[in-house]
Amino acid sequence: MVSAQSSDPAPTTATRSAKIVIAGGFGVGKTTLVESVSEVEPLRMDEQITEASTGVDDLRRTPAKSTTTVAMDFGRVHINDDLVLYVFGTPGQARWRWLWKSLTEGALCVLVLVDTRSLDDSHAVLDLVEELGVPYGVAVNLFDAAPRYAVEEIRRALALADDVPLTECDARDRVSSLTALIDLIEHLSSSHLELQP
Ligand SMILES: Nc1nc2c(ncn2[C@@H]2O[C@H](COP(=O)(O)OP(=O)(O)O)[C@@H](O)[C@H]2O)c(=O)[nH]1
Ligand SMILES: [Mg+2]
Repeated sequence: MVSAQSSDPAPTTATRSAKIVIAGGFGVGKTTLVESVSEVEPLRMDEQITEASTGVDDLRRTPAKSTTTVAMDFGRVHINDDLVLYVFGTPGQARWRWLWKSLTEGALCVLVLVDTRSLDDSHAVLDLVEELGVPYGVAVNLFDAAPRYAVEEIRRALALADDVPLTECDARDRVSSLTALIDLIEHLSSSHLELQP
């Protein structure tokens, strides 16, 4: 059964809001990033991974992963008094990709998370995001056990155009994750955002 944990978020006084979608393959850290940035208890729609996923979901890189997102993650974060971000995490498995179209509707941008151990999976995700036509950037989630490459090597491996923002982050770390989001928004909007503590 889907277990949605949420609290009634405090009302926002921000005058501007933006919807941001976190996309990526299975196990790249989408749910982790939404949880680390959200200032309200994030809504999670995760299910326990069961034997039914054997041979379907690839758990080799994330053996500690015991749940998987079946609809979306949702969190909220104020960048400053004026701007609030509503952050949606997509489910990773290919069988849920049809949902991405509605999840990205009205989104300011998509942050595609990648793991250097699964760059091949990222191609399919990037194709889909391109197809959806939403502005996007890419962040490499730096897993401890994953091989490190220079950012420009990753740009080449993913065949990213020069104008696609590409950065690195640690999805478990709030400041690192927020910095990735803010850098992307700044890049796309050419505005300068000051994150308030
Ligand atoms: N070492 C490390 N583990 C991470 C990181 N981000 C996520 N994880 C772990 O990797 C697993 C998959 O993360 P999850 O957020 O569920 O991936 P999702 O499928 O993209 O939502 C979980 O066990 C996380 O705790 C990271 O930056 N470093
Ligand atoms: Mg997830």
